[in-house]
Amino acid sequence: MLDCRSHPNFDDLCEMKIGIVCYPTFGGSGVVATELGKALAIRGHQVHFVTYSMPVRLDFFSENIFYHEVAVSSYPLFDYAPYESALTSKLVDVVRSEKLDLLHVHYAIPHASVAWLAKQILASYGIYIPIVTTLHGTDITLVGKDLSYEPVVTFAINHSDGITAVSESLKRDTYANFKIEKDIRVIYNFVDLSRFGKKANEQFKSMVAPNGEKLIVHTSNFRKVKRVEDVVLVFDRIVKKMPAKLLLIGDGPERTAIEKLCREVGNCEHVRFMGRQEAVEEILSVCDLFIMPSESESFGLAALEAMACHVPVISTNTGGMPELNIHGVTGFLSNVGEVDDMARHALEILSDTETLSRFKSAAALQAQKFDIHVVLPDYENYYLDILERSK
Ligand code: GMT
Repeated sequence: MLDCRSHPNFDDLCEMKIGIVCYPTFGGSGVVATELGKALAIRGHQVHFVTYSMPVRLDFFSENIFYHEVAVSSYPLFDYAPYESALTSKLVDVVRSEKLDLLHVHYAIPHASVAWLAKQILASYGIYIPIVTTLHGTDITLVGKDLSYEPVVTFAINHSDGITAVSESLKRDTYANFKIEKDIRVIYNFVDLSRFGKKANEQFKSMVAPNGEKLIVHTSNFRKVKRVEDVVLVFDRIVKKMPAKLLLIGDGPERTAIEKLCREVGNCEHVRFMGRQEAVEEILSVCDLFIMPSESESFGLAALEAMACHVPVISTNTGGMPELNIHGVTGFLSNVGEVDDMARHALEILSDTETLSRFKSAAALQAQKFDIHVVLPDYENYYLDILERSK
């Protein structure tokens, strides 16, 4: 095990071998896990991703990054292939062969309980591996508290060596919904400002807003919790007052219902469904306003990415949103479902050039607090605390 703290040149010479488990999709938890792994690799740590497919944000090669794919064999008996068993076995194998120092699992279900089982199996080989679990949101506020998962989630969180939450609000929700006997450390989500700075695609802008229309944007996984229908309704109130276009980035189960709603309210000609986009920063950077009307949102990473691109945010005041979006400064907060209030605030921001540019600058300034270089040392120090405690 490493003893980085006692090293006189800790900053330069402390190198850990970290296993990262996450969902490899466009979801916020997978994005955070992947960006964290990339940043740790740049800092000199060895990072091993253990996932069922290549993480979408792993668009970067480094001698310090390794990818281990979890293959789930199927068998005619299985209606549901036992993914948890395959992931546990892969973790046992990777920790043993790569001699990892620590496992960091993102999203409690099922990663925290899988990691706990892998840890028990490794102990039978005389190998000790500490586990850090990062709680992201719906693993606590929506899915995790469902009775079909709650006992496992409670047990797995309580048996993690370290627990982090992405906002104060999520930390409170975790204590409120589960019987947790351990400390939870808040480490905020982050953004890589070198990527999400101003990287505007002006050609794209002139194509989607040829007459200088205001560009309103929303990105999400189009799940019910995101209330994308409210985005369409807020936009409808905006476009009735000023020339504007709406860009909907992402995809998911609600997409068809949203297309239907656009047809019903009659604003389809101003709405563009962009699907999943990898260079989202190029689109965000030409936009004027981001709308996030979620029912619940533990942090709102998509809003932070917009703010990093100088885009103010109209959001609900749910979960961790008030910790990110400052009412009247970086955007506005409204109660869930209050589309008239959201539209009123949106029109206020867009009312004149001077107001819009003030909100844009404030959004960009706020995003700086969540730069990866600010947040990364919090994770490194937390890992070291856990390693030290586990000695
Ligand atoms: O349901 C989602 O929004 C996706 C989910 C995920 O884990 O992939 O996002 C959650 O984690 C993000 C990263 O920490 C947070 O920024 C999101 O706010 C959170 N989503 C919710 O709480 C609904």
